[in-house]
Amino acid sequence: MNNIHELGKKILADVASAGTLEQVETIRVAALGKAGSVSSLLKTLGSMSPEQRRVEGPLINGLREDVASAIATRKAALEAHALDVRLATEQLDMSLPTHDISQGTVHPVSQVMDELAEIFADMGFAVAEGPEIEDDWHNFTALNIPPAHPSRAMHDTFYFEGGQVLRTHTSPVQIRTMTTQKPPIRIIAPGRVYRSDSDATHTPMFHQIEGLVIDKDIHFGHLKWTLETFLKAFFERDDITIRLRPSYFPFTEPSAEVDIGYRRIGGHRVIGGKPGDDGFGWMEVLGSGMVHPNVLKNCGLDPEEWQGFAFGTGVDRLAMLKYGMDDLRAFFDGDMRWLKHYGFGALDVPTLSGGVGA
Ligand code: 2NM
Repeated sequence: MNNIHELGKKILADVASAGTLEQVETIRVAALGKAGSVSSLLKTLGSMSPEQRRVEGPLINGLREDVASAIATRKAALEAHALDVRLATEQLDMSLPTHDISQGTVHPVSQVMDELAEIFADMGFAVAEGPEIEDDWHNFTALNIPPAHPSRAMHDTFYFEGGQVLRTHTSPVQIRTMTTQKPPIRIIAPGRVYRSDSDATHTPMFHQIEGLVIDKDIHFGHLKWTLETFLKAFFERDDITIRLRPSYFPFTEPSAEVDIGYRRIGGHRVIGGKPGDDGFGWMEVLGSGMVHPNVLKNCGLDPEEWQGFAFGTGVDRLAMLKYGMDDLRAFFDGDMRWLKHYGFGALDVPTLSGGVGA
């Protein structure tokens, strides 16, 4: 018993005077380790008589608990002190230059989508969206596209089992809008569309923007003014000329293809100019027309009361024209060098400073 008491006093004194975590650990191994002094005492319990064990057992176990708790307390105190010392002496130099942070860019398609939304917002158009997986009614039938129309063919349209399709244009968004909202309607529908087509000038997924105006007494003049105003704002010049060419779409009547004038300067086409200018030519940029009475009826609108016009174009192609990119497929390759070259700063303001003038 005296032995135990003396051993305890000695170990606790050592712990109290330990000045480092290493010293505490050395004391712990010497006392509580496999061959430690306290561990050895514990082992002697097994060979004691029951009477002796009743007396010595609590003393030896008490010693083990006292030693373990003193070591834990000392260890915590030394750790707290070490942290205090570090906090008091450690310094961070906030003036050091940072690591390079790699900056992403805005994809030209996103940039042009933003520009289009801004231009049409200024003309009072809201942005409408809809699902990319559509049913036959919204993608074809409501648009007055007959059952045997070539655009429905398997080789043009991606079909799901069960008859749903990947939308082949954003027109179903216009159908959904006319069906659920009361006129007057002024919307643009930008987004991804899908056609089973892949070569140098066609990708199976591309981007479209379509516009729709429904109101009373809307006529072809409104259509022409809207498209001319839009193209001037988009290409950021006043000297553009447009030409409306009679065409055919199932969902509009009459229909017109819209050409924009360009001049061939050096090797490439520059938007602007008029017939008679050096190197002048026309290129098609939009499809358009007055919404077909059947389409209005399919959406629950009375064609005698409401009229409207619609138009559509490819966003990827508009981006190529405006920013001088010549390979459509590069848009979807995800090549960082291409994105660095053609991408836009995240803080650029659409059209005002991010456009061709910048
Ligand atoms: C185009 C060309 C002409 C169009 C028509 C409609 C709707 F739903 F109102 F009938 N949406 N989009 C349309 C008309 C689209 O894209 C070349």
